[in-house]
Amino acid sequence: MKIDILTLFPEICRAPLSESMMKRAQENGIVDLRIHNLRDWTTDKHHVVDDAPFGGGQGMVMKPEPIFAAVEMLRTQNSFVVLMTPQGKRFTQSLARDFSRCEHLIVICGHYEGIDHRVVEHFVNFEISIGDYVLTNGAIAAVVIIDAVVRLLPGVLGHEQSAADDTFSAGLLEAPQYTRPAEFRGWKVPEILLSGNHAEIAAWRREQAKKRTRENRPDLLRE
Ligand code: JF5
Repeated sequence: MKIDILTLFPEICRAPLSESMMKRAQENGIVDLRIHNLRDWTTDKHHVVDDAPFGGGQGMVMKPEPIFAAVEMLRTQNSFVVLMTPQGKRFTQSLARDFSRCEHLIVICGHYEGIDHRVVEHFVNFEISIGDYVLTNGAIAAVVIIDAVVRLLPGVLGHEQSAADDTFSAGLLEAPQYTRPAEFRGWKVPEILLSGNHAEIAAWRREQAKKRTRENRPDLLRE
């Protein structure tokens, strides 16, 4: 898979996408990731990337020209263009699966009060939000979705991946986990986990998963 990121802040993406799983995926040739500075596609002397909004209002809007020039240079027949924005559709594990089947992702990172809407109208295939809060910078959100997509590519993780994801898609949160020591500051690990009774452990975990989901994510049970 090829991924091109278009941002005014390439350094925000660089470190998190150069570590651990992402690093291995790139070294193994599973993903070809390129981080581009949108400013490289400006043609004016001062490399201007934003301007005041038509109709008035606070802040600045990203100009369309550098984004059009960049996407037109990078895209091919098989490119899927996404825009990181709080106005997008909410990102989920199921969308991560869909995107992991793309040959080429172009990720545009929004900034300021947003980006000239002609970009959305004329070549963004999908607007993505990672959640209901506002960041200063779409590059932070782009790192999140790229991590979620790349770990699903064949060969990136071993078998440890699938079970956890299935549980998530099945709509229940994971049960709590414990490790040694069996007693820590007087707090004991639930007895059942030390019993070796796999059927009872599985039943306990299902109950805990339901309880946790009811408490933390009742919305998952209603769907
Ligand atoms: C951004 C205009 C983009 O805040 C975000 C975001 C939140 N969820 N997903 C993305 O991106 C930064 C801010 C303003 C466009």
